[in-house]
Amino acid sequence: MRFPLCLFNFVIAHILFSVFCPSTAENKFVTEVNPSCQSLCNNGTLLVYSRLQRSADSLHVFVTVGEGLGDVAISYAQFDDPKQVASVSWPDIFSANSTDKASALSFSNPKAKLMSKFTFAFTNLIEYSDKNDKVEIPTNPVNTTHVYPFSSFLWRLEQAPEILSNGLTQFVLSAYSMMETMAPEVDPATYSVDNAGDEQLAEIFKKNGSSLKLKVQLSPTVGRADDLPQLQFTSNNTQVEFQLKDLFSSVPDARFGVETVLLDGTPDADGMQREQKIEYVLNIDDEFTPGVFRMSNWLSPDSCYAQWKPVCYKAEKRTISNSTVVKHTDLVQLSVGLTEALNNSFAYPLYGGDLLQLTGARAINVTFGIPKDKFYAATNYTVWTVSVGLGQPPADAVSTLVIIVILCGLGLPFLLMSAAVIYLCVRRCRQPAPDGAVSAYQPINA
Ligand SMILES: *[C@@H]1O[C@H](CO)[C@@H](O)[C@H](O)[C@H]1NC(C)=O
Ligand SMILES: *[C@@H]1O[C@H](CO)[C@@H](O)[C@H](O)[C@H]1NC(C)=O
Ligand SMILES: *[C@@H]1O[C@H](CO)[C@@H](O)[C@H](O)[C@H]1NC(C)=O
Ligand SMILES: *[C@@H]1O[C@H](CO)[C@@H](O)[C@H](O)[C@H]1NC(C)=O
Ligand SMILES: *[C@@H]1O[C@H](CO)[C@@H](O)[C@H](O)[C@H]1NC(C)=O
Ligand SMILES: *[C@@H]1O[C@H](CO)[C@@H](O)[C@H](O)[C@H]1NC(C)=O
Ligand SMILES: *[C@@H]1O[C@H](CO)[C@@H](O)[C@H](O)[C@H]1NC(C)=O
Ligand SMILES: *[C@@H]1O[C@H](CO)[C@@H](O)[C@H](O)[C@H]1NC(C)=O
Ligand SMILES: CC(=O)N[C@H]1CO[C@H](CO)[C@@H](O)[C@@H]1O
Repeated sequence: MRFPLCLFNFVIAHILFSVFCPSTAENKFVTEVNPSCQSLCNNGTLLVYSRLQRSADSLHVFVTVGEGLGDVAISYAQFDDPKQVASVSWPDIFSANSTDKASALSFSNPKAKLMSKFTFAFTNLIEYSDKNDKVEIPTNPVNTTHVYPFSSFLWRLEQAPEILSNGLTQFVLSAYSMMETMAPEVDPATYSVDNAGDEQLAEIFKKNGSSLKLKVQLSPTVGRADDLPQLQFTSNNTQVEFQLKDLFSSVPDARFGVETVLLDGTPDADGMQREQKIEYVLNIDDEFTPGVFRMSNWLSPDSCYAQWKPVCYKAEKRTISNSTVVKHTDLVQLSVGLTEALNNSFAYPLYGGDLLQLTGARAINVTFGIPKDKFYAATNYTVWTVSVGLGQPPADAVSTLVIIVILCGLGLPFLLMSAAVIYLCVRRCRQPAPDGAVSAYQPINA
């Protein structure tokens, strides 16, 4: 009766497995939008709070933007208490009193140990005229460079958080076009900065169908995104696809750039701020991102990171031929303007109102494209994926397939050569010494 016994074993194993290795299905991010905000939050305020309960800790991820929350920020807090839950005091978020605002975020168990926290922010969208076709953002301020704080746009949740079949939690934030809020009598053809009143910053949304979107994805398990550049997920990171579609510019040689900031709140063992750096990791294997052999890791060592491949896509169909280069400027310290902007963001309550302690914080500008690619208007589309997370960034391993290919490439010729050498040796040894020639080795018993 082998079969029933086997079945019995299977059932026992299954029970044991489900007792000792609880199904990952329960281990998903729990996500809420503007938790208990009700009437205070109008359409312009977005706080998406995702919480992951793990066996020994809990992760709290806040994606925030809009009125009271400032620029787009992705903030992490990790506690040693799996049951920890955050709560937001909305009157304090909207308060003009900075003391109140600083205390707007609290947690259910105040005694739990905060293991780490950080904020990654998208602070400014930069539109610039690239007259010399060098891609870089001109350093000396020129009147053809426009800097749009992300907080100046109107935001909505284009796609509410949902858990996809592969366990990913996904939602989409979208900065919306003035068209939707403009009075119907305004003719889009004559729409201009001058008649847009206070909302003039939205001129880039003048074209019908224009959008600036951030698709946010979190995964409770280790995995890989389906879409190029197929960055790796761990439960400790969040992926953001930053998409610029059909944005308007008054100049034909316009490009767009984005300014980002990494705030790390976890001092190292000496209580010092960590020194941030950007490292490049080369890999001979481009299996997941065809044509791209480099990874850029912006590190606050051991504490947190932002990771991306230096590639973005110029069309919705992401192929090698539609890809282009992503470049960034050197890390710089935060300007007064940036500190002020972050004071108005969710980082302020996350750090209890003390951003000045974050002397290690750095910012970069990111640009898209290469010279002679006919600027942003060549396709009027750019999508760039960046992943931010706690601890060490995931590293791409060289896949088994590539190892086999390399082994065949190097090993086969080596084997053939060795075989040839052995064959020649064997043949020579077996050959009788030619007549008259005295062998160097005389038989001992000759
Ligand atoms: C801000 O609020 C705190 C208490 O929440 C109060 O002590 C302080 O006086 C207020 N500051 C201002 C400028 O109103
Ligand atoms: C920018 O400045 C230059 C010279 O300072 C001027 O000629 C040009 O008209 C200005 N452009 C705009 C769009 O204001
Ligand atoms: C914008 O485009 C959509 C279809 O793409 C169309 O239905 C709508 O009328 C257009 N709106 C304006 C203001 O042109
Ligand atoms: C995520 O972070 C936790 C706690 O810091 C760590 O134990 C775990 O190994 C990390 N997971 C990955 C995939 O990096
Ligand atoms: C995107 O790539 C596809 C296939 O490689 C190509 O047919 C298409 O024209 C490309 N689109 C753009 C806008 O370059
Ligand atoms: C940011 O907030 C801190 C604390 O409230 C304050 O000391 C600092 O001056 C602010 N910085 C700017 C640039 O507004
Ligand atoms: C990014 O570029 C803008 C426009 O030139 C500039 O104002 C800003 O300081 C730059 N930011 C960084 C981090 O270099
Ligand atoms: C992109 O938009 C500009 C106007 O803003 C237009 O002139 C250009 O033809 C567009 N490019 C494509 C590929 O549609
Ligand atoms: C979340 C939220 O408040 N959404 C509202 C935004 O505004 C539209 C129209 O004014 C409402 O229909 C939504 O419910």
